[in-house]
Amino acid sequence: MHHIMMKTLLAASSLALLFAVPALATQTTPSELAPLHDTSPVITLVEGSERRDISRAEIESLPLHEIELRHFEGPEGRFAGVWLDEFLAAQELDTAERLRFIAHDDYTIFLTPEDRREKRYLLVTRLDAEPLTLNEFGPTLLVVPADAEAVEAGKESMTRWIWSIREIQTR
Ligand SMILES: Nc1nc2c(c(=O)[nH]1)N[C@H]1C(S)=C(S)[C@@H](COP(=O)(O)O)O[C@H]1N2
Ligand SMILES: [Mo]
Repeated sequence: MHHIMMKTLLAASSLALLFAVPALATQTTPSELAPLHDTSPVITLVEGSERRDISRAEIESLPLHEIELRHFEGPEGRFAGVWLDEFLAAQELDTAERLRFIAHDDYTIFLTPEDRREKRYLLVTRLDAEPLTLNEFGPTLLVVPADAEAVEAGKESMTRWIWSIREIQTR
C-alpha cells in the first residue's frame, strides 16, 4: 500500500467529515444565570484532618457555563456549572496530586492533574436554571462536555461522570 496516498486520502476524508458535522448541540457556552446565594453546604472538601464545607453560593461565585445534554441517568436540558479547574484553583487545590470524589451512594472516582489536562470537567449545579436536587443526581455532578456526544452514542466511557457528589478529598 502506498503510505503517502493513504495518508492523503485519510486527511481528505477527515477534512470532509469536519465540514459535514453540523453545528454541535453540545457546546459549552457562558451562562446568563445569576449566581445563587444559597449558603447551605453541598460539598465537603477534605485535606488531611481539615474539613471545609462548600456552598452553592461559593461554587457559583465563579463564572457559570452551560451545555445542553441528555444525561444517561435521565435528566435532560441545560446543565450549568463552573469549570472544575477554576473551582479547584479558587480553593487552592489545583496542584493536588490526586483528587478523590465521593458520592452520596459512596461511588468514588480519582482524578489526577493529567486527567484534568486531557479533558475539562464541568462541576454542574443547575438543570434548566434550577438547583439540582439529590433526586436529580445533584446537588452537584461532573460532566465532560467534550465527551457528551460520544457518551450519548455509547462510544465513550462515563465512569467519571460522578453524580450526587458529597465529598472531595485531596492528597
Ligand atoms: N454517584 C454515582 N455516580 C456514578 C455511578 C454511580 O454508581 N454513582 N456510576 C458511574 C459509572 S461506572 C457509569 S458507567 C455511569 C453510569 O452508571 P450506571 O450504569 O450505574 O447508571 O455513571 C457513573 N457515575
Ligand atoms: Mo460503569
